[in-house]
Amino acid sequence: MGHTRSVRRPSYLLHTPDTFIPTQIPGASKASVIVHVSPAMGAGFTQYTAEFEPGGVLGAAAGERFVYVLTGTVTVDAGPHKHALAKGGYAYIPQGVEQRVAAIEKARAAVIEKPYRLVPGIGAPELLVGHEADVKSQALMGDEALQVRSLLPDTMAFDFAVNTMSYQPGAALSMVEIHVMEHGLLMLEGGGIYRLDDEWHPVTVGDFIWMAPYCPQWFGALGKTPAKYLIYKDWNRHPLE
Ligand code: UGY
Ligand code: MN
Repeated sequence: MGHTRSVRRPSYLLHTPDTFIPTQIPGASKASVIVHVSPAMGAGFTQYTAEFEPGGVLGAAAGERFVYVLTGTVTVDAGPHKHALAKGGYAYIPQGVEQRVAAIEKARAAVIEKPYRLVPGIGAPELLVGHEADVKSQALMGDEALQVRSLLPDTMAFDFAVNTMSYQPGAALSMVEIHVMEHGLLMLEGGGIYRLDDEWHPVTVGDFIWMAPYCPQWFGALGKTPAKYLIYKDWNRHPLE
């Protein structure tokens, strides 16, 4: 009683499922959200888990929106087509696009929203729908035990990236990273040890981590099955903008 692995620090947040409180946001119906991080914590974006009841729908986005399906099927109605996304399916919906993100049956999705940072002379991205399984994976810094899938194209039109990172048991980042980009991270499979700032935390499937800009970070996978996470980072923009 009175214990949790969740930790709130100025430079990071470890948000574990035992501390999740579902809440409502305007426009959503038969859908609740667990807001993992937002500007209230100091982040430049918001990330939440949407939990849809059958027939549930999200309201309007507060900017550009990225949806990654965790369980069930989520439909994205934006532009000329309606897309049905199963587990691992995802959609990038540009800011200002009229949309309906809904579920016929019970479903859960990771949702990221932020105000889009337009660069003069570079057009904003268009609606993009895909499935993680169709994205070619790449070894990180030549380490075959650590595979990265970049779900969004690496073009200057996009002001953020969302990747999945899969670690074989025992695989680890080759260095402690310190960078200007912030992260929103959701553990999808397995677990391990996350170094955040100068503390080390055991993490497991279902955990969320926010890392502020420059938060020292490192991960090593533990256990007998691979560890995998979904990770957001802002990028491709001038730091003084
Ligand atoms: O892309 C990244 O910055 C990634 N390697 N960071 C991380 O896994 N904590
Ligand atoms: Mn990083």
